[in-house]
Formats: sequence, structure tokens, C-alpha cells
Amino acid sequence: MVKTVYMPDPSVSRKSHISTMKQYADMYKRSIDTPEEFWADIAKQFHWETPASPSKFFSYNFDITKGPIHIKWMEGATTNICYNLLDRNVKNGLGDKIAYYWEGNDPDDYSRLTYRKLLEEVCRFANVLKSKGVSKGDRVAIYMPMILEVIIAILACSRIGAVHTIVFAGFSADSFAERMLDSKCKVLITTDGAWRGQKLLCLKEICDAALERCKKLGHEVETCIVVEHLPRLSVSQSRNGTVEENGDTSQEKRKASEHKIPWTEGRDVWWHEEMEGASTSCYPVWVGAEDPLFMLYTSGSTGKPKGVLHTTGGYLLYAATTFKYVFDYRPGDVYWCTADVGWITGHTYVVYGPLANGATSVLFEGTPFHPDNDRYWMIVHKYRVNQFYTAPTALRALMKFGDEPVKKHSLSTLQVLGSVGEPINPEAWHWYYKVIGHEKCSIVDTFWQTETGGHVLTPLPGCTPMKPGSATLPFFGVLPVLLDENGKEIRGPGEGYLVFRRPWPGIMRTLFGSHERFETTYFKKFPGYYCTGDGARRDEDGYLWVTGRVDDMLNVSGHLLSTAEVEATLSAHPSVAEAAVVSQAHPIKGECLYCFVTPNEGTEFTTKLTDELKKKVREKIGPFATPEVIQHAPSLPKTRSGKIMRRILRKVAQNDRDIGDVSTLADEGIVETLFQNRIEIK
Ligand code: 6R9
Repeated sequence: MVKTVYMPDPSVSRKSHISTMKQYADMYKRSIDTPEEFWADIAKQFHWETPASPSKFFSYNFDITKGPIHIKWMEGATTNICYNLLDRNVKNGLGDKIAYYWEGNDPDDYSRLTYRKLLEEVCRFANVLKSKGVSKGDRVAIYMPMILEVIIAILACSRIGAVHTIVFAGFSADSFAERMLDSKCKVLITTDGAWRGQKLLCLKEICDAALERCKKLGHEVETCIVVEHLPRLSVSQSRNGTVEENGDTSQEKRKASEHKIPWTEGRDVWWHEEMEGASTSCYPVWVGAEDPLFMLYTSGSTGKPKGVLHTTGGYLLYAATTFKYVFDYRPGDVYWCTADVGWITGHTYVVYGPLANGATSVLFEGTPFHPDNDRYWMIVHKYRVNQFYTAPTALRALMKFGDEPVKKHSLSTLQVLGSVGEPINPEAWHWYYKVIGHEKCSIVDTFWQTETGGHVLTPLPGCTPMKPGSATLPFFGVLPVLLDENGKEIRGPGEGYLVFRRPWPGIMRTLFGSHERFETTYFKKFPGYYCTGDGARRDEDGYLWVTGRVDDMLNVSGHLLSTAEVEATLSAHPSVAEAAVVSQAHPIKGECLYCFVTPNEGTEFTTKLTDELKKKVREKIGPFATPEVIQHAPSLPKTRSGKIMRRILRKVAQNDRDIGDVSTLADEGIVETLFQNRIEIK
């Protein structure tokens, strides 16, 4: 019998900030009853150039019928987030502490940066930005791989009050241009290129194409600052057009040398040349707590991407507090979040949260599969990682290779294992718990969104009993509610729309350039609540189970089903690596299930397998849920952050080739294969 509840191991609880549910409940109650006091206490550890006035600490309106939506924390207070992350920590004696261990794509490439050195570099680059005319409120686009310079660039922006907008360096030139156009950014920071696994990404070329497109459409980015990241040979070639023989004939370097970097005089400058004479001190620009810190584009289900805008004071409090309690970070620990800085997880839990806590992190440039499938575990071993944070999609991809790659390394330092991005299916959860965590680690299944700024539903590692697949309970200050179709609150066990009744400090403030779109997207359907767009179920213990986006629900012969439920059942089969399910119109049932299944590495896709899978779903969920179609999917269409794009799968099921915007799709090739393997419903 598989257990359904797992208690935190005493070795984790003992060292935990919060080690009993009573302590959690008391703190939670205080955060809800007196939010001003709760967050004002937390704010004390940070520097405020102008302190917040108690009467203006917190104000909001979530009810669109009563006026415009607004959210304000610590209005009137001034601070600088970079000062709080770096200068404050250096002043507190952490100058020599490692802020980041950098591990390159190639295992032979690694370096480290202390808090003091990071501060110096940030100041130098902030001065470079100033010399390019960047000042408070200006937008700066960042299109970079996971290297130390990206952290420096982010913090340099915040030091001078500029608003960074990072675009994941995997987006096409057109998608990138669309985002630069919308944000009207003044400067772009990038690299000549980057290696991801065995693949060379020509980032500067993509930037040039994007800049060209922006110009055509009426917005000219003034400066492009380029980090020299590829081996030097390519650089000397690009600048004077001739190949300078430097005697290095390694294959990688030779390959890079074939790659010419395009250059536009007057617009493009090299990072290292600009940094050369720049001063290592730069006085921080004090900004209002409600001044913008960054914007980050997230895809809208229709229309253009949404520029989610976060502000300074509340985001600092929330990033710092969630990081501290959800990962149970202790001085001396080494923490590693595998997310790219191009996603919100990278913003809050690679940069702002860890630095606000004076933490030591690993920053990893490569992929889990290069040079081999044990790269993650090699890194955990090498840096003696204590907290590890990744996505279910990565876990499922790694599970395919079995336990052997894991067993080659010692993972004994691990204490907390985080999951983010999608519901984690119980198989992946158990594999994470047993094979990676040796049944000693707490698993924190953190539910949140670009819009929420930080975790909103999550277990705490030292106290919350875990249930595989449940994001459990709300974080401090968060009031989750389930609503039925009519907007009525569901109390006790039940399933409905997941909404929040009140803002916490880290929630977004608006969508850049369109407060109206912000109001209609998130506040119109249910006045008085922030609407996540996800569905959730509450069980008898009050635990929340996120069932996926509300449009991933379907109605089969009158039974409401979430595709996530069926997916979990399919992927529980030992031969299945991954499964995705969409709804398809059916003449009799109304809707039916169209399933895509990726078998494990080396496993054949047979009729025997599909029969077994259908039987399994029938047994587990009920005969009404029996899949109509199970199609072989060599892989699934995913966003670059690893989320399955069910929108595209729906199109495949419907044989509709008008698949719309695929700018977030990681591998376009798979779509054609899926169309070819399509099965007609009889
Ligand atoms: C942080 C991040 C947000 C959407 C969200 C939901 C899904 C994220 C989840 C989860 C179930 C979890 N999601 N974490 N679903 N359990 N632990 O991923 O932000 O890229 O904006 O995506 O991801 O559907 O609405 P973002």
C-alpha cells in the first residue's frame, strides 16, 4: 500500500525555521489578521531610506465594481533593492561569502563570485549603463544565457532604478522584437553566443534580427552591450574580419570560429571594453516602494504577451520571506534552482530571494543531459547542494534514464527538494522523494505564477505533512478561495476556480501599458478576487490540489474531469514517460479524451500498451473517463519553460493546422510528426 501522507523527516524539522504546524498556523493567522504588522516586522531587516508610514502601509481594491483595481504596499517609503541585496550583506560581514558558484555548460568551465566582488561588478556596470544614458524608469532588455554577467546586469539595472525586462534566450527574433517593442527599451544586453549542450546558439545574430525588426516597426534601441562569452578566436575574427590564428585548435573553438558575429558600429559595444575604466562605486538611486522593478512577459492565451509588472518594496519582502521559509535556507547552505533567469522562477528564486537572504547559490548554464544524463546529480555532489529546486518536466525527463545515473553521485547533503511549474504527478513525486531524496528530504510542491511574484501555495519543509501531488496550504498573507461557476465560495471539500481574496506584497501591480487588460484578465470574472485561471480541489484536510488551467477541464457525458487527473493515471504506467490529454468533441458524449503518450526510452508503443492504459484509466477514474484515442507521441510540444502546450495538442486532435502563435514552443518539429500520427475518432 502506497502511503498518502508523508511526514517531514526529523533531521529536516530540527533545523527548520518552522518546525510545527502550530507555529505555522499561528504565523499564518497573524499574517491574515494583522498584515501590516506582520510585514512591517519583516521589513525591519532591510534598509529603507525613507521609512514607511504606518497609516499608508497597505491599501488595495480587488473589486472592479467599486473602482479601479489597485495594490499598494509601503507607499511613500523609499529604498533600493540592489543596496539591500549587496551593500547590506557586505556591511553585515558577508563580503567574502560566495554569492554564486557558476557552473558552465562545459564541466571544465566554472568560477565563483563573492558578495563583495559582485557588488563591485554591479557598480561598474551600473556606471556603464549610466554612461549610455540609462536612468530611473528606463527599460533595459536582457537576452542572455545563465552566466554571472546576467546577474550583474539585472542588479545594475535595479541599482539605478532602471526596469529590466528579461527575455528568455531561446525566443525567436520575432517574439523577442515584439517584447522589445512593447517595452520600448533603450538598451539591450546580450552575449555573442552560448553553448547549450552540444548546440551553439548565435544570440547576437538573433538580437540583430530583432533589433532590425524593431527599427522597421518604429522603435530604435540605442545601444546593444555584448558580453564576450564564446572563445576568443571568434571575437578577434568578428572585429576586423580576418581570422587571427591564436594557436588553439580545439574542436569547440574551431567550431565557434566559423561563427561570425555581426556588428553595427555606433550601436554595439563590448561589455569588457566598457567595463575597463568604469568605477567600482556607484551610489544607489533611491526609488519608491511602488516604483517598478521589472517587467516580465508571460504568454496570454489569446493576443499578445502580457508584460507583468512588479514593483520594488513588496516584491523584496515577499521574495525574501518565501525563500527563507519555503527552502529553509540556513547560513552555510548551498542552494540551487535550475530555472533560467528568463522565467519568473529565475527572477525570484535565482536572483532576488537568495541574495536578499545572503545565500550561496549555484548558477548553471547547461542542460541536465550534457555531457551526460547525470549532470544535475554531478553538480549536487560537486557543490554539496542542500536545497534543490526544479520542474516536474525535468524530473520526468531524467526518470526515463532510470536510477543508475543518480546512484553514481552522493546526494547526501540534500534536505529540501522543490518542484514548480506544473502539477507534479505522483510517480515523479515518489521518484524525487525516494531516489533523489532517499526518503529523508521534504518535497515542497510550490504553486505560483509570474503574476504572483512568489510562492502562494506550498508546504513548509519542517512542518507540513506532504501529500504527493498537492501544493498543500497557503503561504503567509495568502487567502485562497475556491469558487463555483456562479462565483459562490465553496467551503470545505470541493472543486472550483482557484482565486485569492486579498493581495500579498509580491503580487503584480499591473500589465505594462494596459491597466485595463490587467483588470479584465484577472479581476472581471469574479469581482472581489484575483483569478489565477487555474482550477483546484480542496480535500477533507483542507489541502489544495491544483488541477491545471481551467480551460483544461472537460465534460464527458456530464462528468466534469480534469485532464490532469487522466494524465496522472496514464503516466503512472511503468512503460510511460509522459502523457498529455486534451478534450475532443464527440457526437454522443459531448466531449471525449484524446491522449498523447510518450513511452519510456527503449519501450515500444504497442496495442497491448494502449489497451492496458485504457483499462487503467477505467479502473482508476471510472468507465466514463476511458480514453477515446491514445496516440503515440515521440515527444510532446512544450514551451521553453517546459509546460505542455495543450492548445497545440487540441489542434492536432481536431486536425486543424491553424495552430497560431508558436513563439513559446521549444521544438517546432514535433508538431508535424504529431499531425502525421493523428488518429481519427470513429
Ligand atoms: C512559477 C510559474 C504559472 C502556471 C500556473 C499553473 C502552473 C505552476 C504549479 C502549477 C500545479 C504547481 N503551475 N506551479 N500547477 N502545481 N506547483 O510556473 O509561473 O510560468 O507564470 O506559470 O503554472 O497552471 O497558473 P508561470
